[in-house]
Amino acid sequence: MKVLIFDAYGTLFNVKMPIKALENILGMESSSFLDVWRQKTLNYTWLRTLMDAWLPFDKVVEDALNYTLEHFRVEDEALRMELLHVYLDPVCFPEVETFLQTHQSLGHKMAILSNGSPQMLNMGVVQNNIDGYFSGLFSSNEVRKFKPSPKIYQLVHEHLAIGTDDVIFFSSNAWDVAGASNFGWKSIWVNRNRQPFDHLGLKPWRAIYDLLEF
Ligand code: 2OP
Repeated sequence: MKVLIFDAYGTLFNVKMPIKALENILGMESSSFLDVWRQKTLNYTWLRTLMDAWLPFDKVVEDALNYTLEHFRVEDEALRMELLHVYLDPVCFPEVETFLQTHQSLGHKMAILSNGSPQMLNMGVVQNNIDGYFSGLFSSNEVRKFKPSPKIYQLVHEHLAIGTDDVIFFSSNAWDVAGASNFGWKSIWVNRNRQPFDHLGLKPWRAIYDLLEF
């Protein structure tokens, strides 16, 4: 049996969509703003896991956004709310639905494993009409640890009666691919941004540029 497990943000959902109101304020710097926000979000998840001070991911995303707004000296409540909606009602990458349709018709079981809270994940799949494809939306809320703690990858095996060899994990985040490989999964790096892979002594099973290449 093959079970396809997906990371959510950056892999299924695009969290680097251009935001007109941000471009109006920051111009060319708006792309760096989105990079700093994402990087801070991830840093906070790693720090909170190390400190054993977990908080729901939506709160971590908001804390990182508040830092980023301060860093770029932007004060605009309407824009802050609009930015939060990048994660609260995210937009899928264009190839996602076709990919999910194909693999559903091949009889593959599919699920999401994410730092996102259950409400965020549920909103994301419902808004994008892809909720019918998944056998589970597994969230860090259940283990109160963020990726790449092995505890979060283990969650899949607590919900689905499958072995580590049955899993193929897809993530656009190199560190998440390394975490899943470290856990013992076959991991596919969806290298959407054509980046070098992280030097953590772990390699992806395969690397592709978008899901349809699989
Ligand atoms: C996730 O969805 C953070 O993108 C990462 O778990």
